[in-house]
Amino acid sequence: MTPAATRPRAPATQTLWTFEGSVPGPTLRGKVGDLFTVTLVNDGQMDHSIDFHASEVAWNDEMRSIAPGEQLVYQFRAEHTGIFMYHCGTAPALHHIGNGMYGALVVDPPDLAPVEPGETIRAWVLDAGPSENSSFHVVGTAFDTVYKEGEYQLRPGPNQGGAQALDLQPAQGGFVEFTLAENGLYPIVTHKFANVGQGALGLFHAGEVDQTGGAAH
Ligand SMILES: [Cu+2]
Repeated sequence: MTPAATRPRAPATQTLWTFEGSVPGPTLRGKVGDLFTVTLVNDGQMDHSIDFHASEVAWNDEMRSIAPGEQLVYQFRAEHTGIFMYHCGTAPALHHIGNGMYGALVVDPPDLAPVEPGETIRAWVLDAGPSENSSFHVVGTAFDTVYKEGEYQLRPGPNQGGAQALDLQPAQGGFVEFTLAENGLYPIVTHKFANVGQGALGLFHAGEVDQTGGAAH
């Protein structure tokens, strides 16, 4: 191995546009048949809007852009199970989503068994884009259940295999289920490792973890 000099990146700051001050915005949750009523208040300095993928409404009505100081009420009934993106759809949407105006709404399937702590873990995953796809992977385990875009792709059974990644294009979502075999750290990544290199990395902690040692992947 030969070290080589590179030019460091200049530090940068970015003013984010948010739903309720966080990026991503709040995660909303419900079940099929629930009525969601969301009041969008534009406290910003330019037009914004909101588009719930879980809703079936006219684009020119609920999803219309509102000016600073205006507000609108967006009401819809959740008709389908899944994890659905919501985002600002004001043009250029790339800028509004890229600056932070996106989030997830989870509609749980009616037949899901409750998850016991320490046993099966269910992770809902949404690719909020705006332009990147994702290969969701948890280092150190395999998925025995994969649910994507409205249907099961894999369920546990005597003749079933395992899955290693949930592939999602922008605005697609689903969930995976898995177990963690022993105490330790299990990185959460998209297996597009260019994204990991840019900081897209999380960790599941299972049980007591000795963090004095190093690990690599
Ligand atoms: Cu916006």
